[in-house]
Amino acid sequence: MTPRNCILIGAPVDSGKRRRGCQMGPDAYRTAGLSETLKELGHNIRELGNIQHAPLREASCENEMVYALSETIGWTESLAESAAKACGEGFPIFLGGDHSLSLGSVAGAAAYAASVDRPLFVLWLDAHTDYHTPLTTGSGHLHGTPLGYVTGREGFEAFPPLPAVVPTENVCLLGLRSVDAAESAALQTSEMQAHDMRDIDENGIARPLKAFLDRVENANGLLHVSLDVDFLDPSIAPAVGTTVPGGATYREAHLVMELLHDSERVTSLDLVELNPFLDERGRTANLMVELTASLLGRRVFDRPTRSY
Ligand code: Z70
Ligand code: MN
Ligand code: MN
Ligand code: MN
Repeated sequence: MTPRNCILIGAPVDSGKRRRGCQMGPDAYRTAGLSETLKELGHNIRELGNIQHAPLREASCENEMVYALSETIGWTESLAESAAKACGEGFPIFLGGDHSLSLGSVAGAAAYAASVDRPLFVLWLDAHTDYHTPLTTGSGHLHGTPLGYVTGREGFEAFPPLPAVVPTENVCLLGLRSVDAAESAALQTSEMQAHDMRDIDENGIARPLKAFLDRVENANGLLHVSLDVDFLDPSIAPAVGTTVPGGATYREAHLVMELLHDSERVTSLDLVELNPFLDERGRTANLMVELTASLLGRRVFDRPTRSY
């Protein structure tokens, strides 16, 4: 296995929704031994500690419901900068933090991809589509908006201008089971490949993923993976603010990670929405670390590579 230069970036973002606790995420991953686990697999690890949001400035939005706008804008600025830089130096892993961190991490990955003239693809592993804009969100929670931002939807005027838009046809969502009406309507007119749990139950999780990975391969693309804890079933991953029943099983989740590893295409990763305050003896943090290990090459035994 080719060793990767992993860059661990703590991003204690907690502004994307009202319930607090994701700010403890980076320390929970450290406590669960993320760095040691990846080292044992043979990777090089650089720890950047926790980053901070950029200095806050006044910002406003016509939707009065929007929560913590200035703070999320500050995070978007600092994360986009860190992501663009780290993508040029190795394999960034963002230790979240809630999912609003991905406004910045994906924007930065897109900026880097544009700078090397390659297309960026995004795999969104989540119960939710996170395709709102500040104008369509009913909850006002900006963790529900990162895919809206990075695909260039309107309504993000208060945010840093996007350095490069991610085309909707380059986005694949897996694990959906909670989609708001406004998101569903917007999804219909986009080219995103959205796979809900019914689709996964009928067809399996490997089929849509392999089809997407083939497209990334054919385009010689970079691939950003955004793993929301609520992609997983709450029975195996309770440490999340909004538990949605019917999520990915332990086996499905590991299979996704193993296929991603075998593709050799993943160039950046977000671990988001872990709320350690809600965990049971660290089991969710431990599972997220195990899944990251699978994505970075841990396997049961070495099998001959086989094509399907
Ligand atoms: C809903 C909203 C959300 C979690 C994403 C949910 C958003 N669509 N919640 N991830 N945990 O509030 O906009
Ligand atoms: Mn999410
Ligand atoms: Mn979610
Ligand atoms: Mn929410």
